Amino acid sequence: MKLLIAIVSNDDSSAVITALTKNKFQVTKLSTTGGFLRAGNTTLLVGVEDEKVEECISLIGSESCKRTEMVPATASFDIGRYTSYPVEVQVGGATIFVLNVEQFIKL
Ligand code: 2BA
Repeated sequence: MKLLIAIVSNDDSSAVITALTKNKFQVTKLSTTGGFLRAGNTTLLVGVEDEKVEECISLIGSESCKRTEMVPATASFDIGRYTSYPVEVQVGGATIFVLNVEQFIKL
């Protein structure tokens, strides 16, 4: 058995959890914070039989793939006026650790 620790963006977490639970994976969701950006992200713990690891990774990847989005940014002028313009940013993606599980116990 393996434990997958998957860090995904908050925006993708709901879709990832839905995809996993629909496919009979059990998931624990943790609210976490990235050390670099200091922004919220989501860490998922998924206990998986060895033969299901690839399927699980593929489901996570399909709902959290890297993509670009346009978000509004604001520029200020010296005359005290501000304007909003769209900038392209990369969002999504997943960081996944796969760990060996020594024992899995439910009491
Ligand atoms: P990613 O590499 O896609 O990482 C997304 C989040 O996954 C990270 O959030 C962190 O919470 C987690 N993570 C990634 N690799 C990890 C690891 N080896 N161990 C533990 N957790 C890990 P943030 O730390 O806020 O980073 C957000 C994004 O900023 C990263 O995206 C990466 O593109 C960039 N980044 C992170 N650290 C950096 C650094 N030291 N220098 C330059 N860019 C960095």
